[in-house]
Amino acid sequence: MSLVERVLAGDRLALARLLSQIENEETTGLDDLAALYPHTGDAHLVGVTGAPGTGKSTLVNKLVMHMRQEGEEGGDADTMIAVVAVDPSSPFTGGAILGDRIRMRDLAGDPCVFIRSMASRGALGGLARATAGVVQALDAAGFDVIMIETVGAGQAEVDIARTAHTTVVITAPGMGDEVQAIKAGILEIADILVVNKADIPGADNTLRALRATLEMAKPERYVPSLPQQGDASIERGEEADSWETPVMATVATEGEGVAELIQAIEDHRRYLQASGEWTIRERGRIRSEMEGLLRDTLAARFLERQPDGRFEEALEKVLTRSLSPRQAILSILDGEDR
Ligand SMILES: Nc1nc2c(ncn2[C@@H]2O[C@H](COP(=O)(O)OP(=O)(O)OP(=O)(O)O)[C@@H](O)[C@H]2O)c(=O)[nH]1
Ligand SMILES: [Mg+2]
Repeated sequence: MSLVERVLAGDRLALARLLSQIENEETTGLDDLAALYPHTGDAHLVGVTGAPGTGKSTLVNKLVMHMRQEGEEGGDADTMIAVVAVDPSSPFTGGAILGDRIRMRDLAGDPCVFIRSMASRGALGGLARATAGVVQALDAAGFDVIMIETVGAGQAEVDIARTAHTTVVITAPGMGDEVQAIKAGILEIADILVVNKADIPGADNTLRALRATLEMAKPERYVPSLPQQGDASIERGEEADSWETPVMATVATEGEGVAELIQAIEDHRRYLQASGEWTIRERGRIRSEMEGLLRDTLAARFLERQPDGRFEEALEKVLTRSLSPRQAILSILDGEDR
């Protein structure tokens, strides 16, 4: 059996090997990913993001355990859940991920749960690309829910969050997070806002501050997204016209609020599907993935064809201020010596 066939048949060892190849951007892995692509599109991609230490991993662990238990208690017992923990800040598999491994330990041994940690070894763009590939492979492998945990609130996290259908933003009391979150524009990407560590004094204030901020931001937030060309056939359900971002309190360590959060994630999936927003987001996601690939591929191919040192020469001229960066790039592209 080929690696692709084994992945489709549910072979976890094959899946792990494929994910490594995708992370390393090996040609065989990327070719296999292309062969798997027709099998993607069914998973619910849930992004979980927030500042370091807010309790994302603890919460994801509890969410997964709860979803699996729900399955045993009469729901879909075969619900398959994957977790991708992305840590752009650590260049090696460092402390954070080691900690995650320990926190995720409860989930080990469940054949319906798969956990993958990723750390950046190079450019953040590379990490976003690798994450998208890993998520696609998990989707093809039949996971129903894929949770993507990213640390922080910078552009890299926002980009990775764009890979998801549903974005859950986690804050915690007393970290000045409310303010930071607003500054980073993270509220705009939140479909669900969670104040974790609700057992800590001051949690009420954080909840209130976030609710007030959301309320103020409302007029801008709820401009309904216009269907793009080709989406005209989408019927919009009457009730499903807008999504009110809920602000929820959890105590991840105790599992408090976890059932409600799962319900909210499920409600959001239903909303996306009933409103046609699912298709619109899917189009947006794939468009930005393709645009990124086009940019990266064009640049790589162009530089490959350049005579050696040409880029470096131009760089020197910019350093000495005899060319502006823009002039330098134009001169390389036009192949002229200026
Ligand atoms: N008091 C309290 N502590 C919590 C709660 N949830 C998590 N913690 C603790 O907060 C610390 C950080 O939790 P993590 O789950 O590692 O947080 P994280 O956001 O994944 O951290 P990074 O991945 O490093 O960004 C741990 O010591 C947890 O035990 C909570 O609800 N209440
Ligand atoms: Mg974590």
